[in-house]
Amino acid sequence: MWSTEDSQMMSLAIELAKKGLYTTRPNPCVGCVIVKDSVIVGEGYHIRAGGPHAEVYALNMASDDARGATAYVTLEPCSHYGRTPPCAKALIEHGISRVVIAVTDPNPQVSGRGISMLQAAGIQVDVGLLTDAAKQINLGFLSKMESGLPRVTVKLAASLDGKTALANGESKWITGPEARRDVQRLRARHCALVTGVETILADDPSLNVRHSELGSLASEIAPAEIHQPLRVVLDSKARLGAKLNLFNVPSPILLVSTCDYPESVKSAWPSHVNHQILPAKNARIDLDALLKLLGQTCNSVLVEAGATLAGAFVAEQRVDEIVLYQAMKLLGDKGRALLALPQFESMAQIPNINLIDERKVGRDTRLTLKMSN
Ligand code: AOF
Ligand code: ZN
Repeated sequence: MWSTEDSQMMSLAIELAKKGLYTTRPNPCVGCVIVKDSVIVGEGYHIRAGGPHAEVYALNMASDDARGATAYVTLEPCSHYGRTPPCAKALIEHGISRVVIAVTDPNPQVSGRGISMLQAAGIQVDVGLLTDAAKQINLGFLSKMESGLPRVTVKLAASLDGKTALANGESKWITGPEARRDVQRLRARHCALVTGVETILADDPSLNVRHSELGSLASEIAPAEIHQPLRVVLDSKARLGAKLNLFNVPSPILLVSTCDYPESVKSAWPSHVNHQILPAKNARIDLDALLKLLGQTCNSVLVEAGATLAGAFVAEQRVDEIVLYQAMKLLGDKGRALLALPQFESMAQIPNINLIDERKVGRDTRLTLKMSN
């Protein structure tokens, strides 16, 4: 069904879509290539929410050459008047004769209507080219649209013997600078970072994304344009004070607790700090309630926390993926454990994990693991 040219053009559209990885959220990354008589006449990708969609950039570039051409789009063209007019309408008006789509759009405002509009206008629509590759770049968007919940990734860094720190807590630096830069890119692809009060009290981190460490994908993007993830701190007993490094970076922060903070602490918070009280479950914040709350605005969540909180996400089967940076070091059996998990009584109870990618990052190894919950 697909020609070599089809596959090449959709691959290019996916590469274009990736250019939006650090800027489009909460919108999906979308790329579009317009081809006439085997010549590329238009290219575009979605840069940021509120701005033009991928197809519009490509159609503007193609101009009159769009007539009778084929458009390769990584996501079903939209059919709704959102912040911009429908792309399906624009494709029809420009006289496109064939549209090839990698993934249908689960957004209830679109979901098949883009395809119907194109077909009703007599355009040939072919769906399903390089679907898996196109889904990979929008896993968070697809999760949120399909379930209302964000995709959850847990980031871990450990030694060969699975320890995250020495017994005294020293952990700087188990992994090397390349792995730490890779974490910056991981952060920059997520809508929110979730951590626990213990991590904040122990390390006082800023949890921001540093443009200078993002590498080539960010080279064409100004530092201020990079999306800073929402920083979420779970502080069930409202123990945090008013002076933290976290507060010195101006991007939004959400403190989540199960009880209120003293007025004297709250009144000293800067204006980019928000607070939400959520129900408790086993004396901790109910993770279901947390994910429902975050699902209102976030496609994807990166958990960067200690063994207790990261372990709770895994134990409660709320994790889609683990990214584990493994250093070729031995910290000894008194070192701190990777994840606090309940004691398993049989192999049938242990989590089901599949290795989906393994690669060297500097002197460390990065494992990407899919959890089957
Ligand atoms: C497309 N091409 O490049 C993108 C699409 O925020 P709005 O109003 O621009 O609408 C965003 C929705 O449009 C988003 O949730 C998704 O369903 C679709 N995104 N569609 O045809 C694009 N970015
Ligand atoms: Zn659109």
